[in-house]
Amino acid sequence: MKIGLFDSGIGGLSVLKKLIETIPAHYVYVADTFRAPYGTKTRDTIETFSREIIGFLMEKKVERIFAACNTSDSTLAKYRPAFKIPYHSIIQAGVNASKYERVGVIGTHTTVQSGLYKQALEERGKKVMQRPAQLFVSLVEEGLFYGHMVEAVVKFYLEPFRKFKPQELILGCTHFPFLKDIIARVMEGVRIVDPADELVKEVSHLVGSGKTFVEFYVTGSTEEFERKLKKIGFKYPYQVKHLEIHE
Ligand code: DGN
Repeated sequence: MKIGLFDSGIGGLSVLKKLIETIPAHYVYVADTFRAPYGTKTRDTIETFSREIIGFLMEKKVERIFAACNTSDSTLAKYRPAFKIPYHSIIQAGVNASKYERVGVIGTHTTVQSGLYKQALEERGKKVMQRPAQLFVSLVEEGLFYGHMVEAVVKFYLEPFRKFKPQELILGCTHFPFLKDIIARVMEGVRIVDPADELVKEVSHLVGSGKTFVEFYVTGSTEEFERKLKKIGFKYPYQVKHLEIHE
């Protein structure tokens, strides 16, 4: 089975890793590092980029697509019914993963502004507080997962949730699970939800090809991307290729 994934950078690797552990298969992962970050761009721009990447994945003949980027996913809702192959929404998985009544959501500006998490959770009778935490994306892309500076940034962004007293916090950006340890420490006693866990659970019945191989297509520097793969200890067989794309 050939499975497609995409993100603006390494965030989607938090999804890919969990998928590989459940479904060994041939993966095609597009990292649009040349045009990253997505979270600060206009919705129209992100929508155009995302549709372009989906077109590329279709050309590569993937049999299903996982949105490994909440920001892209938040702009694609209206196109989903037209996709000719199964499309798995990370936002929908995050909503389905919620178990409690008072829910905090963090994501990029675009994801938060789309209101998709908030709306879907409120429709389920929950009380929701959401906030953008855009800087977390830069920390992760820089390989900064631990330390005093990271902890200070995480505290700064999550402090406003204190009054709201969420029972759970949804990590509505695939970069954020890389900071999960610090987030969990800062939000002590709060359930930390990684939507990828639910996404993988929902497809655990799928049978992969038994052997994992990942084809990475990177729009920016392939060397830089490979350096990041090594830094996070990505241990599966892969190949990194350049994907020519224009701004
Ligand atoms: N990883 C992306 C997400 O889940 O929204 C965000 C990446 C970005 O470019 N901001």
